[in-house]
Amino acid sequence: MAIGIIIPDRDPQPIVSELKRYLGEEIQVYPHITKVETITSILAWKQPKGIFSQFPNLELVSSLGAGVDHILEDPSLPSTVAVTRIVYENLGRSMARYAAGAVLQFHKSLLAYYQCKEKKNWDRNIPFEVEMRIGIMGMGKMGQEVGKLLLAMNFEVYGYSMRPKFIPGIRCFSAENQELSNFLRRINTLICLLPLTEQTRGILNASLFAQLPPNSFLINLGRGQHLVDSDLIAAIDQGIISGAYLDVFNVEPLPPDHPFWILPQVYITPHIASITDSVKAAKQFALNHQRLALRKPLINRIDREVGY
Ligand code: OXD
Repeated sequence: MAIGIIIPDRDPQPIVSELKRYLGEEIQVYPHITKVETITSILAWKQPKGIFSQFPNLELVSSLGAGVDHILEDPSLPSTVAVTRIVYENLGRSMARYAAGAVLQFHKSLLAYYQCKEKKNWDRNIPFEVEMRIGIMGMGKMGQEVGKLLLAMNFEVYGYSMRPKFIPGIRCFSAENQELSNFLRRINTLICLLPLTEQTRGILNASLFAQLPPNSFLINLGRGQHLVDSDLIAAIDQGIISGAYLDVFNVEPLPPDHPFWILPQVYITPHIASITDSVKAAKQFALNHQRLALRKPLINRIDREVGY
């Protein structure tokens, strides 16, 4: 029951050292994995596509992050393999602080004041407070943390998820009850925290933007593939979206010639809204590896049918 670590874009050492504190099993790190038949659990992030078919005894693949789209999209993943993700309280809280920061920048027009400073312009005509009716798409653990913090800041908060949810203080709508339009017509600020699935790919598109009031805000913290980039640019041109905070992109790093870099209404951060702590990830993965051996239910196991 050996372990495979396949995280080519990160330093695996902190994870390996941490795993050794909990597990006696052999740990093999990509690209130096030699005994493929011994590996039953893999921790993966941005793994080379097709790699899972090399492991005949694979039982568990854990994402190193909260998203599992990179794993589920890999056609080499056998249908019997359990998939888990790493989520813990502070990851959600960190995401919530990012979302709240972006909301406040729009709410208090802070970005406009930064631009004024560049021109030494003392402008007291900028709206000092913009009304925000905030809708969160994706009411899983992350979405709920974001909602909780925004509620505590006394914002009006709505939620939208694939299946109906009941969350104190947040009026929730669902895809299952076909309530997207009903949700969108109440809000002027949209935060996307959806998982990436076939149903949600490209959901931030022209038809959705057309249902928002003029001068709305978009904060995308899910995946770049939720957004149709050209539709956002058109929505900005049409005055539907007056500010967009984007942390995730269709292509990462965002190519230097992408129009988002020069659009003044678009604010960019390089996929840092909430970063998984290697030590916490290693601990959760080790626990699941042990639970697998004992045939106990796995922590943060996702439903492969629905994709989250
Ligand atoms: C994640 C991410 O899924 O960082 O955790 O995008």
